[in-house]
Amino acid sequence: MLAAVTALALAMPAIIPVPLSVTPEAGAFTFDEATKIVAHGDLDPIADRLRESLSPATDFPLKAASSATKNAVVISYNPKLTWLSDEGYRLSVTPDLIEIQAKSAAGAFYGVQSLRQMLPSDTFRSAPIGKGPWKVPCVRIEDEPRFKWRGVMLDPVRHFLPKDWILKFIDLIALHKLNTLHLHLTDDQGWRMEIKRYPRLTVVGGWRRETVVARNTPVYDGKPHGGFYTQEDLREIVAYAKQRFVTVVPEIEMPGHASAAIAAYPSLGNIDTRLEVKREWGVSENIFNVEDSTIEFLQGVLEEVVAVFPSEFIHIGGDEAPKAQWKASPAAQSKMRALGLKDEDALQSWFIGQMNTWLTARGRRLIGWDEIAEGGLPPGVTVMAWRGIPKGVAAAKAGHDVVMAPTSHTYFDYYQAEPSSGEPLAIGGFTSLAKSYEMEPVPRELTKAQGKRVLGVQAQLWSEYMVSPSHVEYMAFPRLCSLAEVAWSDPSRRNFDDFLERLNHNLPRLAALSVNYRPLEGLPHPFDDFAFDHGPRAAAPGAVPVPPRAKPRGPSRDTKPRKT
Ligand code: TNX
Repeated sequence: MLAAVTALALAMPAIIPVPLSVTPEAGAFTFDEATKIVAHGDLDPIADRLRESLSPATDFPLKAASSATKNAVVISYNPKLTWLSDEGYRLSVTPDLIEIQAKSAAGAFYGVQSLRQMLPSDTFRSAPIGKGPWKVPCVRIEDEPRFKWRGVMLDPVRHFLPKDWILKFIDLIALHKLNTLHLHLTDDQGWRMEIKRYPRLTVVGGWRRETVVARNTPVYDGKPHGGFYTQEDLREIVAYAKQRFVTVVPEIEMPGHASAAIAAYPSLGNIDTRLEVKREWGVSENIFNVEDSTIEFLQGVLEEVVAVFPSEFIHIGGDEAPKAQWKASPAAQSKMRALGLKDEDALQSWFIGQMNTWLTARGRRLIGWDEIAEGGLPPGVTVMAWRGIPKGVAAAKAGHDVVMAPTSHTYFDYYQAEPSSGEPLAIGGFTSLAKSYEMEPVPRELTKAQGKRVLGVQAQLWSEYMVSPSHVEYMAFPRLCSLAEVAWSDPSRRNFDDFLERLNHNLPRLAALSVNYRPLEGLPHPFDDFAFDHGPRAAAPGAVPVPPRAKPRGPSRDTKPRKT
């Protein structure tokens, strides 16, 4: 009886996303100078990640050992955990030993992330600040993810994001067991991936001469903005992500959101007027033409993309492509007739089909925003549903794999509190933390088989109004913690109040990691003196909220902002 009462009183660990099963036990394991890490099989890199994360703050060497029965973290494969899926793990903490067992290296990595979240938040610091002891409460955890696509999209086009910050962000998402980083690399306002055979894409398309102020006002900031990633930068990002079990999915937009590419290579467009890299936000009429040479050009781009990104999926955009220019273009119209297509939507389907055939032949899978379904879709194509969950439902019913990325719950460029409450300027909308938590990616109307088509969920961080990495962090956190739980945790384990309690332990970890998260309202805040960079919040009453402009950042290569 007493034991039962004690067990009840034991605190549940504050792990986000909440694990499948957690059994707290009495006692604690204490890390010290002599604690070893044992990695069996080929799991040394997982031990390395654990050491890298704990050694700086604890100042303990956490040396490798080939075996240990006491004062060690033992990481091993256990193929007998048959009831867990591939990425599952078992974590057991006793006063003597911490054991992480998994069916795969990914599972072992996730066990390590849970372990990190059971240590005091000061273990997330980069140097020792003399606190301790570093105790982990005893527990038995068995855990596995609900979905295989646990994603987040970054938009380094609208405002450039330096490579080092992307690496920081990868660490943050991996800590929350997210596993897919979708990089939106091209758009009207910039082209951010070096393409060796088409250097003008970044030399010209990598820079805009200035940026419109606030929401497409008549005012421009007069400052060049841009930057791009070399292929080596991107390989580094891919490799760093891989070490943390994050797959980087590149997006090259077509046929719309193409102004930067057309500014660099005018023959890709439909009209004679020279374009510049776009300085405003929104949907542009300027889309790629449907010439064979343009299809070949884009396949040439994809050839370099697949060489850099080993991901199964390649994202080809496909959203918001107005068809006015194709309607007005004699060349596009004659192509449409020659192909026997009934309208411009079908022509877009043909366009996407060309890319699908090309990617499929190379063992890759095409994914695109849900508009790609408008003129009919070739089988095997995956749909990223952004215009609402029903778009994803329709695609799943039509037999396509789907990633749920609806504006309603996953657009973290939307306000997270009432705009009047002093939030920095955002694109609009309102997706509170509670709302993002509420999402159900597999609506009831899907049969079991159709439900399996839902590969997972993804958050979007479109950055028209996120002018710096710290501003992206402010919009991302804590909503990404909530999305991670939607993506990973079993619905039976999800409870918003419980999540908030765990989040209250997670935020000091994020603070130690220098994350500019948005503080929770109405909850005790453990570090009121933390210096938040709230950017535009400081605007004078009544002033038009003008986001501070980031300095044009970019590689210190021999490219210069273009003077137009
Ligand atoms: C629509 S979502 C877009 C983006 C914008 C975003 C802003 C999608 C596939 N296209 O180009 O940045 O809205 O919320």
